Amino acid sequence: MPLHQHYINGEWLTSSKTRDNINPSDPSEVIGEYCEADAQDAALAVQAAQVAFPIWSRSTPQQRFDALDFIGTEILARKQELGTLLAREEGKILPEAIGEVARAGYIFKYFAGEALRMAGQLLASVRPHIEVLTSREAVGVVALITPWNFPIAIPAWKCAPALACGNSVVLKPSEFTPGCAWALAEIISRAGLPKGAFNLLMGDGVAGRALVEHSGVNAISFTGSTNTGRTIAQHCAQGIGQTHKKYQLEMGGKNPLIILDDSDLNVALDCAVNGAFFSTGQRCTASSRTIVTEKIYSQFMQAFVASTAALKVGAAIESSSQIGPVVNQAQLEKNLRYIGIGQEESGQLLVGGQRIATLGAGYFFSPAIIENHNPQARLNQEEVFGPVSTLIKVKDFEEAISVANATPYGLSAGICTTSLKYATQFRREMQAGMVMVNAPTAGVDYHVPFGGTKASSIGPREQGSMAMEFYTTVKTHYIA
Ligand code: UN1
Repeated sequence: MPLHQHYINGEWLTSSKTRDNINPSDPSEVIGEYCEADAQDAALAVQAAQVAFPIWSRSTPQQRFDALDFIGTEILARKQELGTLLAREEGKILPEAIGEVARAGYIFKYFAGEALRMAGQLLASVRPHIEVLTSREAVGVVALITPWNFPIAIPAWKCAPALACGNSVVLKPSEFTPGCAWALAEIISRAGLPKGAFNLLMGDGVAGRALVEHSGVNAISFTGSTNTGRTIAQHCAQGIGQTHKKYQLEMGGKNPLIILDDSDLNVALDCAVNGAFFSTGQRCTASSRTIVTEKIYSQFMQAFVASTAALKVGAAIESSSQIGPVVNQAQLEKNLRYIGIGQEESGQLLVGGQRIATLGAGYFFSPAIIENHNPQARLNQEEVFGPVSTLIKVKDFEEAISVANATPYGLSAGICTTSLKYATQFRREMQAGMVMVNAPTAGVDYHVPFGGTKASSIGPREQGSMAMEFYTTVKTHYIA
């Protein structure tokens, strides 16, 4: 089996350490062997990016358009093949995996267009005979640290705007899903970029830390856990005045879905099941708290439990599967630990919450609902990052909003209602970066801003035209 190498300075480079990429549906299946970087490899990648920066940042919008459009076109053409790889390495069921690959392709196409639309402003000065212009310039070397749960879409939504704005990139994907990032790098290697403008550095926290601590990195965009995000922010803040870095962090969520008495029950059920359990609940946008008003509580609970129990868990590439395995043994153990915590704090386990050993050695876990009406319970406060939703009964809309807002997080929030008044009030009062009416909290468009408030996100939004905010700095020009 060929060894998958880092892509640094336009070359494929090996490192002494490697890791097997394992299929979570069948851990005996090794998808491939991938290099793991140390601090020296990271330094090589940063150096290559530094050398490439003056060249790539002066490229024309046409060159950037052509490169990104090429990448997007090839990803779309290979979505079946890359989707299968994604399903095998991450465990997402095949239709979701193919959908994610398509999303990555469209993201590159979208930012190809954005490269042509980079614009500034012309303003009148408050002083006579002076013109004021603003322009946007690339930030420099950007390190992009991405998680395992969207192994191609998140690398795409960081790499595409970074390159569109003229930055040079070091991409460090999760050590659990290097396959999609490696395939993406292989496509990028043929897109006509100058060598060093894009680098792939595979590995775990050792490689990530080396990038965060490297003085040659000008900006870090990170999606992952709140703890790692906090460490990155602290490091960037410590560098102020010396090796200051710009940072953008997408972290956890504890996203609420509110279901009101007046909702269409079929819509509500679809939103709850999709939001909590699709992609095995491994989305920072998953609805992990389902908050239901008391009049329809028992009716909804019964339907929600029945639909959840009926979900077919199985191997990611099996066409009958609706829910794939969780990503690895550690995540499986974390889910089981949280089920235990939920029960210890007097939550009622209504369905699921077990390892499904009958499906073999894969990390299969039955989607779980835990009833606990105390908004301060740990299961209602802490992110599990698995197919686990809590169910909370509330009196009315007002209580629903106050419970929904009662966590440190603020990524996404949903409501199911047929009332325009409540839907509007919900959109105004929710402390969240994304609010959904009669739609699941997860599963977002690729061309509009993505991000949260409170402990979920720091820094400018990702995706859509607003993504340019992070990947550029503004220069103000005075011309007399
Ligand atoms: C989605 O809900 O479609 O890590 C995207 C995550 C998010 C992406 C969610 N950054 O789950």
